[in-house]
Amino acid sequence: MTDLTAIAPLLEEQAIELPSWAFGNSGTRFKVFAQPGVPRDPYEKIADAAQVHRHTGLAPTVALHIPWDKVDSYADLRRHADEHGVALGTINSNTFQDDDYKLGSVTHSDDRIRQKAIDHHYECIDIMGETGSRDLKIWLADGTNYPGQDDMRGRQDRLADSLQKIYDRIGPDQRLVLEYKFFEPSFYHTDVPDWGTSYAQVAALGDRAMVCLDTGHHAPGTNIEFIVMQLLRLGKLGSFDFNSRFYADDDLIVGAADPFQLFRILVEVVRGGGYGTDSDVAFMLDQCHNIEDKIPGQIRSVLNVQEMTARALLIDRDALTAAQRSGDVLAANEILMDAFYTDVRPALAAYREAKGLPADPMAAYAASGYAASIVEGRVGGAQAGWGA
Ligand code: PSV
Ligand code: MN
Repeated sequence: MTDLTAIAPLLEEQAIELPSWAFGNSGTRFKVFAQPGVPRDPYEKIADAAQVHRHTGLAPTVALHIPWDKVDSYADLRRHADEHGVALGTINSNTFQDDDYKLGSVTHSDDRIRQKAIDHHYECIDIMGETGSRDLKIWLADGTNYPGQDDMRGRQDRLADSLQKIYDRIGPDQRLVLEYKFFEPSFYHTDVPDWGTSYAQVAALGDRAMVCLDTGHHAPGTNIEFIVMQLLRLGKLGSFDFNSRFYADDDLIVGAADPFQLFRILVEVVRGGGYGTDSDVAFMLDQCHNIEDKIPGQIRSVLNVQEMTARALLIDRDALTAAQRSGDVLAANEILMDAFYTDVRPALAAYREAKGLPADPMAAYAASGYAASIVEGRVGGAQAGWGA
């Protein structure tokens, strides 16, 4: 069995935030398959998220999406989370589901609509004060479908102005994190399509504005770990939205489509000082479980991140540096691959058990009876879903 003694203290530092929306029904534009027992409100989403933390010890916080997770009292929701052993995390704004935003939100040429989008972010910042959240995460659906549809330069200027107004509102201990996405729902151009645009925009704002890297938001073949390296080098990697893609923004379980890519990303995270309690980089999942059960889907995801983190931490850094410096291409590659091919699962099971956690969180959840209890208990009411 692999010896994890040297990296165990670092494994202790792992924390992965769960998205509240992963627990609601989701699907494609073709069909949403409803699942029995799915939460009907943010309280039930948090109860489900707490199950993931209970069985893994890896997921102490839950991100909210506004307005999907609007409640009468955020203080009460915070208390509820606390009672369930978790805390509220990142607040995600949503400017993509209101008719007014058809042609854009914070980039809109109509001042009324642009102000409405800014005001929505002010509301999110107020909520952050009540939930105790550090990060405001902004993803924009803004863009155009046709060449000539709008003036791209003007939109970029309005984006900068809107972000400045939002940034000026966040507290001294809070951050604005700007997520990029290369396409969808706009298909000709997206106003924040890539890390460079996000970086240019947040760099103009100040120290507390950072880039969010969603692993699903790149063209096929993109070397994402290079982007991770560069953003860490520039001190601007704020957070990850982890998921997997085969073709588009598939939002599949992280590490499912390409475990090696997840490993390579985590190698650069560790190399660049983006891992652990000394780092401010937030690890978050952004996933939708369309056909698989949601709670085990999230458990599988955080375990995948933990396994790849362990492998990345196991790399013999001194040997790697020596091989790189001496120009030994094959030796350097072999050192990396040795770590990747190390099966850390038995050792992680023992590590968990030593901490009083289940050796096999998937099995422990399945045996817990929680799934049956929510199917039985959550009868009536409207199930939460992507957009509801
Ligand atoms: C957009 O595709 C995105 O990745 C953003 O993070 C949104 O907030 C999230 O998905 C909604 O599911
Ligand atoms: Mn995302």
